[in-house]
Amino acid sequence: MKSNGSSRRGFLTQTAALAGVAAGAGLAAKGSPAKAQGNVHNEPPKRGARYTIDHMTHYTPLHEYNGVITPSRLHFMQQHTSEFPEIEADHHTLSIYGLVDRPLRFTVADLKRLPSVSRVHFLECHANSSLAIHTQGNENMGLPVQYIHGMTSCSEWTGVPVSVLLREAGVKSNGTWMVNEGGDACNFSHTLPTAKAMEDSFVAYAQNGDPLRVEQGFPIRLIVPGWEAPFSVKYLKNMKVVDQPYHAWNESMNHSVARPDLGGKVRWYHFQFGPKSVITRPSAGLHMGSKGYAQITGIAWSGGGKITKIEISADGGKNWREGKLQDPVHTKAHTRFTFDWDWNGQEAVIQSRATDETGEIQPTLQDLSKHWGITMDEWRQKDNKPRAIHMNAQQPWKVNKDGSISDAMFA
Ligand SMILES: Nc1nc2c(c(=O)[nH]1)N[C@H]1C(S)=C(S)[C@@H](COP(=O)(O)O)O[C@H]1N2
Ligand SMILES: [Mo]
Repeated sequence: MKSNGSSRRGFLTQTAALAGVAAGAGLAAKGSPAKAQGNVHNEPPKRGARYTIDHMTHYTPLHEYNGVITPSRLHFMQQHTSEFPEIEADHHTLSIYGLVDRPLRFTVADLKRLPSVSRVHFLECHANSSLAIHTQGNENMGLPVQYIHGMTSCSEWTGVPVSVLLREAGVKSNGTWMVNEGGDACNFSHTLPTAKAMEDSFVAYAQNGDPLRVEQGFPIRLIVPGWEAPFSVKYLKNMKVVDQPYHAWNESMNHSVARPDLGGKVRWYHFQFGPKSVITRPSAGLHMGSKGYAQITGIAWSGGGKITKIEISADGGKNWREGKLQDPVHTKAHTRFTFDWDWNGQEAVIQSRATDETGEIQPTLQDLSKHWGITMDEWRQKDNKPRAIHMNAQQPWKVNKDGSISDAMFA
């Protein structure tokens, strides 16, 4: 708002820039210059998919929608079974037991009668943004934004605060942790501190006004705002109040960052996401078209609360200017940012850096690596790679002279 309002007026009075825009020379999908970013053919955007031995993933095409709410059909999905459970809402129940005064069981209809909240929050897989790093040094580099960062989405969720349910059940004084379990074939389970459950977690039954989609946990799921998405157990069936954290499969197998044999530190449990942002347009795989005015846009989010500032660099992180945050800014939610850019037709490296209300600033990969005790060469090696998860590094995109755009994380 402050820093680039006046320069924008400058861009828009440049006849050349306007002519470029009028000619439809905006961001085009690679190989099809006629397909400007406005999606002139009105083709529905699609998610990418990837299936491995132990999970299925669908990636949100972050570059193909606007605003902050991910259209429900484009929400990312990660599921640790080979098919989705078919749950009849009429027969599904949620049980609360363990260290409570009154064990309780709720039908979905019971839950819908209770006091509800509707809140806009992001979900993000703890493995998001790691694929490009994991494939660095291998053949399949050059991924577009969707495959690098598309394991995050943002929705308006509606449901019952866990505090309402736990107050009904009466948590005993030693009931400091919970184990939450889903009703899918793997009984996906995750530990949660009772304090976080009481603070702002809720049992959701609606997503963007509609009932939850099956992929998102129909008929009910837990939403744990700002924390890694595995805490947000889908098809929620059991909440057991306990007196210590548990090591469910996903928590113990999947949750270490560095490898001790590489001399790095190991981060085992991590909960809240730090500030993060990514430029979604222009981004890898898209094409600039001709030089001139080209708005930079993207999303910023943090588990620490609201995003308070976005900065953009067009020279690989040397100089920064403030971008605009789109109102309203929700807490622990995707926040849309824009920045007026006049591309001079030369090579440029564009990246964004977010600051959240705790004052934390999004790090570079170099900052994170130093913190974790990993060298850039170790990321680059082909075998014996460190595990990169819980990544919130700045994402540099390289705009080439010919208008093509590529990933510059390791450039
Ligand atoms: N029951 C159940 N809950 C689950 C999972 C699962 O496989 N089963 N996957 C977890 C993981 S690893 C992630 S990243 C998120 C993904 O949520 P989404 O599929 O709604 O995007 O759900 C979490 N909750
Ligand atoms: Mo995940």
